[in-house]
Amino acid sequence: MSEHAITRRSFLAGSAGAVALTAAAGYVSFDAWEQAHADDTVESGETKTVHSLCNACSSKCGFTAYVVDGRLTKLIGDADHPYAQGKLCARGYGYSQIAYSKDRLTDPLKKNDEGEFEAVSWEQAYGEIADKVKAIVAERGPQALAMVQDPRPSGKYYTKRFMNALGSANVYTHGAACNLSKESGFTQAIGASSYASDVENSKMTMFIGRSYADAIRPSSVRELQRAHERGAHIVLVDPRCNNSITFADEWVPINPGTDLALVLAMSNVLVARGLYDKEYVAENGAGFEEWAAVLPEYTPEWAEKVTGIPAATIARLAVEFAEAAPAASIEPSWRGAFGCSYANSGETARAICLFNTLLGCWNQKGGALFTSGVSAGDVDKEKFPGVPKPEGKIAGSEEYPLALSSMGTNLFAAEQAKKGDVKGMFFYQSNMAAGYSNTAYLADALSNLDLMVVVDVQMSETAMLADYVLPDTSYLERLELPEFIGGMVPAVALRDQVLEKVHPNTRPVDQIFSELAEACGVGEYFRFGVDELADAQLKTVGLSLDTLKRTGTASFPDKEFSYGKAPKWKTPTEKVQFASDACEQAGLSRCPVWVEPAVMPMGDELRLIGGKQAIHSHTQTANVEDLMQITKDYDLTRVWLNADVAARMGIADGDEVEVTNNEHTGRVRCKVTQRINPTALYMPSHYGCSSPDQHTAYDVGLRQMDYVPFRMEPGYGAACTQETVVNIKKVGA
Ligand SMILES: Nc1nc2c(c(=O)[nH]1)N[C@H]1C(S)=C(S)[C@@H](COP(=O)(O)OP(=O)(O)OC[C@H]3O[C@@H](n4cnc5c(=O)[nH]c(N)nc54)[C@H](O)[C@@H]3O)O[C@H]1N2
Ligand SMILES: Nc1nc2c(c(=O)[nH]1)N[C@H]1C(S)=C(S)[C@@H](COP(=O)(O)OP(=O)(O)OC[C@H]3O[C@@H](n4cnc5c(=O)[nH]c(N)nc54)[C@H](O)[C@@H]3O)O[C@H]1N2
Ligand code: SF4
Ligand SMILES: [Mo]
Repeated sequence: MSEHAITRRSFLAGSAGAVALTAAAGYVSFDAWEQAHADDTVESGETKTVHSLCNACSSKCGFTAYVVDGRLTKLIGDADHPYAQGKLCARGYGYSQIAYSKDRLTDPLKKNDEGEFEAVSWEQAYGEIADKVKAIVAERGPQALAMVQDPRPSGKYYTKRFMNALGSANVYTHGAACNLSKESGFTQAIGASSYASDVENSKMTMFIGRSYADAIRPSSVRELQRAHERGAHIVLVDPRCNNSITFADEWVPINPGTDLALVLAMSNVLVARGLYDKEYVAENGAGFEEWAAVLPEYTPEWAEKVTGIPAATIARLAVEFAEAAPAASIEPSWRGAFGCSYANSGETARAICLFNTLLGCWNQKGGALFTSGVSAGDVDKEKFPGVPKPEGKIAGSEEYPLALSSMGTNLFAAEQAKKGDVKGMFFYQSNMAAGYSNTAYLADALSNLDLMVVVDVQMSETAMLADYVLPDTSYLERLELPEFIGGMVPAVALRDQVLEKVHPNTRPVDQIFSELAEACGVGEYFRFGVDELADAQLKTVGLSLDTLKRTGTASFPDKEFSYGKAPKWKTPTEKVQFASDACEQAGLSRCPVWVEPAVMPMGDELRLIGGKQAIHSHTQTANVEDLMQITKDYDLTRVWLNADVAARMGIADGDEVEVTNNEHTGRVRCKVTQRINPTALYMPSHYGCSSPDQHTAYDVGLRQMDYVPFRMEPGYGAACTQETVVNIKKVGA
């Protein structure tokens, strides 16, 4: 047990993750769980409560933190936070241990000539980094600098401002390894990077590689539970029977990488049988006839051979959709199937939007919604001066023209580093080296930089490669800028400082980038405090920092979404684009057509797929002792292999197996199950840490990215994380 006062029992109490973990044992409602596990720990000592936001994943759920005599003792999800709705997931509770982790970074580090890190002063680190930045800009121009960051309330603001102040447009998110293809494909079709399925009010919702019960957001799990209770027809299309099956009717065990074929064939059925909303399509669509002309070849019989799903099932699902429309949709997904996985991911995203258009379900109750948002207005230009727009465009935008420029293709920046065109890279809250593509390629590419700076809270694999590692405070130790949240009722929430600094020589993100900017000679854009900017932003929406500190979350009921409103299609044609000029110019087909994945399993090969587990986030939580203990208790590092395939290969449940391809070989135990498609091998996404300074996570399990060849999706630039086949054999056989 860690020294942290939150016990395993208390953080699991009321946790959405715990509900998902019990899924195999049958249905457990939140309310029953809560009653059975109510944790009424009595606090003694001086207690203060602070509203803040979780940082264990990008949902940033709101909570109330209880601090007794300066130590964190308890978190309770805030009822009015739209994503928490009174609950955090297990990760949210467990990750709070990061503040007290014995593996925290405590001082700025510099790599010496022997390749070892030594502690240096902040001033030395800033001075030396600034000298290198200035040299790179003088020699190559500001576009030789790049930043990779996972957007966080303050992080996304300060990192962009810092890079733009230096004159560089190269600010990338993690998107190429998450949802770049999906959001860019959606944008081509509907002019919006995402939408929300009204699952709860639907008659039918299909999830294509999206699992609310594994890749958790508490509000989503609750919504799915309610939909199930109301009798909505919930269909999971997944090579793996994921834990959302607790709240679903049907598992469609598709061959991985073939979802596009399923969507094309369901579209074929609707169009061929005249079951689509013709009026809606005529009014809202552009280029429908072009797409209709290519659809006839995508019959259910054709798709059966590609997807492994019987033609009759495909036709039935299409007809059921037509019967349920417009209270029906394909849910937008997030990452699993077509966020960044295949050479056809962006095209799958486009096809899904077109299928939903055939249903006429946009903004209809139970359909697919464009909900509302609020953002901060203009703030005082004297105090918070605008940074001039960089002259260049984000690098990669010519080579991957469909990639949303708000995310960019960070892998392109790595490739440029390998070629020597990008010379300096910064990383904020990003473990690119372990999570975005082939780990050996990335380590080699980044080793070519003149300057690599990583801001983190622990020694990540990316930090290990850096010249300078700067220690951020943990999320519990800093105030951040307000976080605006879109939804049925838009809201804004605040990450406030819960704890005093645990390690005095750490500094919060706003301070680090403001001071770095000062050292680099662009400090004039940073002469304000994060509290001042937060207050100014909040005043533009009728709030203030003080009021939001008191409530944690505030909503904008006057901006509530209302059903039936005709969407504004922000595409070049101002219509849903069944055909896209931009896609054609990018070398793709004008209308979504079948694109085979770049790699297909042959013979005994299996496609390696990943997927979240309810108790871990990416690479960032495996080092949390209590979360890793759950991994060990349930043997969660196992790869999943289909039982028939296992029998053929002489592999039994629990056997140690060797997983091999051209990129990597490693050993792990195997879970033999009928819950996976015979062409796939599932490897949980969170393991295989190779940083010895993460004492709990180090060397536990295998890492999916070790097996993934370095590749970018044509047009879209995403990482193609599942264009990977492996062989498997029993160790000793
Ligand atoms: N192996 C693997 N790779 C993945 C995924 C996966 O599940 N497994 N998921 C994919 C997806 S969906 C996404 S969105 C991306 C996510 O990509 P990343 O955002 O890079 O996510 P993580 O791998 O969790 O790495 C986050 C890093 O931020 C650090 N960190 C945590 N808190 C703080 C903080 O307060 N301040 C600072 N400065 N750093 C902090 C963590 O220690 C960690 O090193 O990864 C993608 N790649
Ligand atoms: N527990 C947990 N929750 C998280 C996160 C986390 O790290 N951990 N991260 C958050 C973030 S940043 C993201 S992006 C989301 C991700 O949310 P999701 O996209 O829902 O998560 P994944 O687990 O990556 O993928 C979902 C499912 O896709 C399936 N899948 C894999 N390949 C294919 C395929 O070819 N076709 C189909 N149809 N299905 C396929 C997997 O088996 C898996 O069950 O989760 C968010 N929530
Ligand atoms: S879903 Fe879980 S890990 Fe993500 S922000 Fe919410 S509580 Fe934290
Ligand atoms: Mo993600």
